[in-house]
Amino acid sequence: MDLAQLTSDLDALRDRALAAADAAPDTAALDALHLEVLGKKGELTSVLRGIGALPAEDRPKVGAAANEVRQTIETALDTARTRLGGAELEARLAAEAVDVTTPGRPIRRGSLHPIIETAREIADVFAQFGFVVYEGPEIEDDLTNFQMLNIPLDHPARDLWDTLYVDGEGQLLRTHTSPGQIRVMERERPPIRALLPGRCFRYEAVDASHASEFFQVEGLMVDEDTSMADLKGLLDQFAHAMFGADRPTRFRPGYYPFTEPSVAFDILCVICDGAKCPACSRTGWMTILGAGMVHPVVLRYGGIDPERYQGFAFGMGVDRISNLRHRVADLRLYMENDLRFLGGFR
Ligand code: 2NL
Repeated sequence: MDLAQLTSDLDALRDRALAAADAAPDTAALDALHLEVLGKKGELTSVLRGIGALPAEDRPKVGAAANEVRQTIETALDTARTRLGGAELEARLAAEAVDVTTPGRPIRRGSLHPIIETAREIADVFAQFGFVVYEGPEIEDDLTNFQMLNIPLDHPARDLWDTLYVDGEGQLLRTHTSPGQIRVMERERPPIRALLPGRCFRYEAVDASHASEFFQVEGLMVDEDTSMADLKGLLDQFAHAMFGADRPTRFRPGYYPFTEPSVAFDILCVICDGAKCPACSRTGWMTILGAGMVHPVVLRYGGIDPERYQGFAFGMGVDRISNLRHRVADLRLYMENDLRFLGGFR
């Protein structure tokens, strides 16, 4: 092996590579050629293996010549790639038509959750009677959530609220928004017309009609000469605004520790109109909320003199109102946030 031989091998390699680049049918062939000639185990590397046999003074000359050959081949490959790539693109554009009439992907517009929407509808009705929306904390203390509502520590009525407790002495997740009403009484002087919407929590075995989280709206009115008649008139107006002016209503006796007397408020079943279907447990009626005259003890806890003022309060599960308005059977659907369900309310 001598300098002349190596130089002529390099020249031959270059000429062959340039011819192959010119003749390549497509860019894939160029990729293969690149690997074959210039790759780590390619022909150029093979030729240069001979360099070791040369006298030391000739080696740099071969090195320089080899670099030049590499450069030349790379340039030829690039030129061929530009030519072939352009042709391939032209061919694709000709073959693959774009249908400009295909409808675009629609951007889905957001909307309020049906529970929030219903809570706002409820608030809109009571706003017409002067009720103002307040909010209270979701983490409450035992005192405000229970004791000030006339539910002492060892009272059997505690069984009505299966409570979720939070780390911290006497801290819990509110079981109703009533503690928010207590806070309103403490802060405001009568006349009071307050509406308390909010998320509440109970320790429940979850099924179609029980969730561990639910949304409640409570109302409270305190003034001089506020009576049961005012409560009945207001709730009738509410039911008619929500379920139609001709929807029959009725009041039944009820029990809550924080109201006396207490009532349950029913509307004629929206499914069967009183024909006693399974949806109303064959009673013909559906309870939509509980209410009553605020217990004097609770007024006093709230800093209000029960000799001078009376009050009524009511509370409803928003989920329930929403179900009746939209005829939804399973409460759990609201929590799953499946857009196929939520989208049905638009
Ligand atoms: C229901 C029944 C009710 C109240 C809530 C209340 C609040 C205060 C004082 C007295 Cl501060 N009462 N709230 C009264 C009666 C019934 O809720 O079944 N809710 C889902």
